[in-house]
Amino acid sequence: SGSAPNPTRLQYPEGFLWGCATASYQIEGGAKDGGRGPSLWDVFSHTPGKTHEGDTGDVADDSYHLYKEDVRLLKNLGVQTYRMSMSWSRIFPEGKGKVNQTGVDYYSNVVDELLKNNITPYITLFHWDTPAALAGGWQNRDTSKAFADYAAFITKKLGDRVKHWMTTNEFVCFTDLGYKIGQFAPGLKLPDAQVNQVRHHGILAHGLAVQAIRANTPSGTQVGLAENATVYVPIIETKEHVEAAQKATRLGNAPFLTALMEGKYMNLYLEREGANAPKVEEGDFKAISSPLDFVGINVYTPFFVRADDSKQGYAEIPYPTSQPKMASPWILLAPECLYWAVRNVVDLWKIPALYITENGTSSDDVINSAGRIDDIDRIMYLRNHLSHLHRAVSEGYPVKGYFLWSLLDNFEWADGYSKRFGIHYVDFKTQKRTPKLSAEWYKNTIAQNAVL
Ligand code: GBH
Repeated sequence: SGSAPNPTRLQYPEGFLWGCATASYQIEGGAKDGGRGPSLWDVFSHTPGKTHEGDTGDVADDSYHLYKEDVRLLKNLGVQTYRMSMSWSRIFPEGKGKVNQTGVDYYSNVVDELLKNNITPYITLFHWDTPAALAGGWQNRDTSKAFADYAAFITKKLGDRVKHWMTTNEFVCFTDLGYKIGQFAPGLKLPDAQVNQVRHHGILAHGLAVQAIRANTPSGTQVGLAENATVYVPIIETKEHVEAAQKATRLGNAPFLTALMEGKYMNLYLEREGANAPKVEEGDFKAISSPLDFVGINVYTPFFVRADDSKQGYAEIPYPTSQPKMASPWILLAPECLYWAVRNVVDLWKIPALYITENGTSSDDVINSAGRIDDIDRIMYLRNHLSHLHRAVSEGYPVKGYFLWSLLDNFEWADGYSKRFGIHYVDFKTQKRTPKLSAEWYKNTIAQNAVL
């Protein structure tokens, strides 16, 4: 602001929203406090051998008690928004039925604290912490209905102050990773037909929740979701490979985002699954394809594709072994994915408004002798991703905001506390938060509204 126009400066448009993201089970702790019921992640993390060194979210960042301090961190960064999630079993300890007023009050207080500091809450209703009391978890169709009831209840309660809601976070992580691969809660390895049914219950839960939120909140309330749509980058930017990346985006996301956006399962997906295809009941797709006000995408890393003559029309290109990786080996560094993630989904489905609901990386952060955490690899990662996002914005793609994952180091699921994604370092013994160099960098990015 105030500086002369500079055509080489990657300036974001006025009103672009900068934020940080977190999730309830990863930061809150207070697992048994205030009447919270257990989630599948409490059960899973307490099962020997499931997480890194048996780490659990029992205490995590203790944000259940320290949320005011976390809002101060946000305030200091200068973010306009904060994406957080709510623990379903803090509100309904048994997933349905009896409400836990202490849990409702907790989230109401967090929202008030954010608003008092001029930070707009974007709330995810479900970031994988399924109430353990719900029989059969996502194998049971009733869980989708229970989710919609929870959504109706809490959005009605907080809807006077919270205007932006996301239903679910990343279908594939609570369906496939939980019920097919077994790497996430509840740690099952079911056959394909059952996995497909779990996936269907996931997207049904989203759809029923959208309807429930619309019915229970004032008009003007914005409803979306946060989805880790698999990202496909064309190997080079020519027409045929760009088209191949679009085809890959449709098929690669067939059980999830594609189904939501197109109101049915793709034929190619149904053919491929054959007798294992999900059982769909009448009315399911009416709910599942409920119009959304925005789509959120979580983007970390892509696949590269080229056009070919196969039925699907593309082939995935294996990464060279020399492709650079970040501290989590699944994050292969390819920052153009943030541009292609946006372009592919908007071109395919004419999405009216899009947010990057997560983007970030782990880093082998250490406190150096000067007491600082100089995470220059994280800054490199973020700067490059935001440069490519700037291209999408400049080309007119409707990107409204960006949420950095994450505000602070936290419980990184099966990796426990061994992977740090925060721009604030957390000493898990003392709960002391220390801004990393990347926090200073992000603060400056926000202040300048430009990538520097
Ligand atoms: C997101 O998941 C989540 O929304 C967030 O909660 C999480 O903290 C963040 O990203 C960072 O991981 O170890 O090779 O088997 C991203 C999806 C799914 C990516 C599980 C890593 C494990 C890959 N994640 N996956 S591997």
